[in-house]
Amino acid sequence: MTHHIAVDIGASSGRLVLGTLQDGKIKLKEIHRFANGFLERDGSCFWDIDYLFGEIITGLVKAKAEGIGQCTLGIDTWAVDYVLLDQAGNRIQEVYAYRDRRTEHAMQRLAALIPPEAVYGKTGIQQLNFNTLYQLFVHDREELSRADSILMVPDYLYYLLTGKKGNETTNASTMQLLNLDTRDFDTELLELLGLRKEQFPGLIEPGTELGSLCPELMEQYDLPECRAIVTATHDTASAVLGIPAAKGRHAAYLSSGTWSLLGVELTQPLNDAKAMAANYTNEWGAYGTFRFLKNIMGLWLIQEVRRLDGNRYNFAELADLAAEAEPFRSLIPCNHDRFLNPEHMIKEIQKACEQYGEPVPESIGQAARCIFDSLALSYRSYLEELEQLTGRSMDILQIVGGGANNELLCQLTANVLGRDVSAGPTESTALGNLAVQMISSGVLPDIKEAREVIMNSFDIKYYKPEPIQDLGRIVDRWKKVDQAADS
Ligand code: LFR
Repeated sequence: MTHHIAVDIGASSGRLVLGTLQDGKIKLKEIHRFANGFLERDGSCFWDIDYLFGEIITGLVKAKAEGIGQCTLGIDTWAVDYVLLDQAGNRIQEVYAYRDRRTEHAMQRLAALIPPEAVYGKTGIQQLNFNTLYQLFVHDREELSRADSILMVPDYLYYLLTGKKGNETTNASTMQLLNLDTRDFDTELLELLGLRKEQFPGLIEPGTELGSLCPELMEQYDLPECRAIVTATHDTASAVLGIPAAKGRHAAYLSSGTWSLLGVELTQPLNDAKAMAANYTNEWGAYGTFRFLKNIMGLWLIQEVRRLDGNRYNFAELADLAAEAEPFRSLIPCNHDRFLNPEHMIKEIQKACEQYGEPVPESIGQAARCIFDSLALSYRSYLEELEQLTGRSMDILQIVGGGANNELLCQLTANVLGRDVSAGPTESTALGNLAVQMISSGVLPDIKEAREVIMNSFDIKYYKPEPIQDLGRIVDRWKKVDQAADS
């Protein structure tokens, strides 16, 4: 039996998960878990990357102590954020977190230099003001020109572990700098940013083996002998790989974590004018696929409410409070930029309600209910859009990730969608990460089989839609609020 370790770091927490294939089933064991979150200093937002690297080492030391002598290793994190290295391979800047406000107007500024339609035609990537393209556009030019190499966060963590540099494709595509036709960095976009192609070490596909850990690390710490395998390093790419087989159903997926990512897997990009108007993205997936999806603000809203409420309640308790509150009392345009990183999320929700004539949530339960109701309504709207754009009709929404644990939100989603919902596994990101390692090691033949195995290895919960009184009117009300926010 071979051991595989997924390092899976999201915006709010990270973990090292051991995966093994036993009797045709994947078994998971969490080895180490740690908190994550960006730091605010002098008005800027940064990740504590050294701390994250330290936690990976701690997790590997624990794995060795638990008897794992040999393993493969894969790393995934959130997307779009980057690290600049000098010639000696040292980091030359702090790692900005994508919610930093410096890119607030970058999209409009870049649009004066190149039409957004042209960028979408080249890259197929949705317009989000935190895409690497915009972050690099506002980055200090002198500092950028000093960079010998530009890596994404997981590429950098692999580099620290192995000394090898590369730009893994699933994550590199979120830079909004890759050209769909040439399947390489787009020369015109690089020129606009004043960047040289040589600053990027080169694209590498998921499944590529990087080799063993640096001898210095092995000497310094008691670590297992690891073979580092480049996995689908964008967490959403891994989450989508970890979706269980749909068994003949017409399925869309919802990867539910800090973000809600709603979409389908395609084998060709869909970057026409309609897809652009709806702001759907074509992120590159592993094994020749594309993630045609939309970013929805997701559980970040409730994470922030919880934090500002002094972490008095855990997420299950917040869902209970929401279940006791009046349904569809207050609706917000939850996917609007104002909620990306407001000064104070609870006040921002209250302000939005006031502005759009919705009753202002006063209690934490009411605020939580407002978030879940609004998210479910937005899922409905975007799923309908997805059907129109792809010409496919969907009869089930497969929810994976931490949000699959939220029974209230899952049932509410089924009810508002009027369709079946499946929920689980919650660890789909670690599973997708592990699947690439297992395929690359020859333990599993391909992703189709991996998804079958995932389907058979975990309990998946099914939710049937229950009728909601006056749903049509509620849907219209949410759409009105959403449109008002856009105008
Ligand atoms: C989810 C995610 C999304 C990406 C956002 C920012 O964790 O990776 O896919 O759009 O975070 O990186």
